[in-house]
Parts: sequence; C-alpha cells; structure tokens
Amino acid sequence: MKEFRLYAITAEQFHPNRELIEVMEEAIIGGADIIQLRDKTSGREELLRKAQALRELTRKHGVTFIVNDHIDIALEVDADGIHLGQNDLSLEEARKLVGNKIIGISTHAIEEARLAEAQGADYIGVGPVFRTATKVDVVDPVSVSYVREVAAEIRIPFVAIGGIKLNNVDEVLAAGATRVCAVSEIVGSDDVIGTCRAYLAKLGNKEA
Ligand code: TZP
Ligand code: MG
Repeated sequence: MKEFRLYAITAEQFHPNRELIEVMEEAIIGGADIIQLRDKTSGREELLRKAQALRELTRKHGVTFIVNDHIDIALEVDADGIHLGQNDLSLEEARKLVGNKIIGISTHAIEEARLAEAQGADYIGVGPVFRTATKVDVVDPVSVSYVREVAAEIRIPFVAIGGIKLNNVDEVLAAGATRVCAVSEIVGSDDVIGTCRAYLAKLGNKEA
C-alpha cells in the first residue's frame, strides 16, 4: 500500500455545524494522507452518498480512502480498502471479497497483531493507546507499551490510535510509532488544517 503517516477518520458528531466533505478536505490539505469513512448510524443510502463524495475528494487529492465495516460500499465506490474490527468477518473471508484492495484490522494485543500479519493484513491499528470517548464499545486502553511491542516485532505498517492528542503524541512516537490516527482532535478542531500540520511536524522527525 501507499505509505502514510497521518490517518484521519470521519466522526461527524464532533463537527455538528460543518459539512463532512469540507472538514475532511481540510484534513487532507493539512496533510492527512489516509481517510477512513467510519459511520455507525447512517442508513445504506446515506452511507453510499458519503462514500461516493469521499471517494471523489480523496481521488482529487491522491490520498488513500478506506471504508470501515461496509465491504459492499467499499466495492461499489471503488475505495482503496476496508477496515475491520476483531469481531468482523475474518481476513481470509474479506480477502476473497476485496481481492488486492487494502485490508486493515484493529488489534489490541500482540497475539492479534501476529495473527493479522500472518493472515495477510496490509496494516494494523494499534490501540486504543489512551482512553477515548470516540468509540463506545472500545476495549480498555492498551498504553504505549503495546505500541513498543508492535514496533519491535511486527513488520507490516501499523498505526497507533485512541486518545492521541497533540499533547501526548510525543509519547506514542517515542514508543516507536511512525504513523498515527487521531479522530476527535482533528475533526473536532477549530483549525483542522493547523492541527494536521502540527501532527505532521512531530511525525516528520521520525523515519517511517
Ligand atoms: N478505534 C480505536 S480507538 C478509536 C477507534 C476508531 C477512536 C479514536 O478516537 P480519538 O478521538 O482519536 O480518541
Ligand atoms: Mg467493524
């Protein structure tokens, strides 16, 4: 997959008065190089409409576009890939459906990371590193020690996620992460572009 550093995920509850596409375009302008559509509430029609708009936007800017959960929608809009949770369908089943598109999977422990790598995931999510209010059914924070374990052992790209803010990202980078995902800190910001640039300034000092 194309290299990435700053992963932004949609979360419209953090910008109730602003349009999804406008906010995500600012994230891209600020330097987010992978965008995920994550939406647990919209019906299929609405999701499809959002996915189409984000596909158009990401194509225009040449950034990677991932759809969470909905493989059918990812295929329909020709997204670059999908993101799975531990309780979604298996990597093997997903691979049959998406062919050589990107498959990312969330992991919370080194055994899950090893399995994801062995089963051909293209990247893994590593988290939640810190406590987060963005994901409701989330497991307990795994802390930066899990980031350290993954950095030492796992060879596929990994992205640290969960409660990562500008004021604690240094700890995550110090543990060995070279790619981070922030949700509320980016899309809930009054200055989305500036926030993304500030993450990248920190990430820029690290070797990918
Ligand atoms: N997966 C693990 S934590 C999380 C997801 C989607 C949400 C992270 O959101 P935030 O606002 O960056 O803590
Ligand atoms: Mg899922």
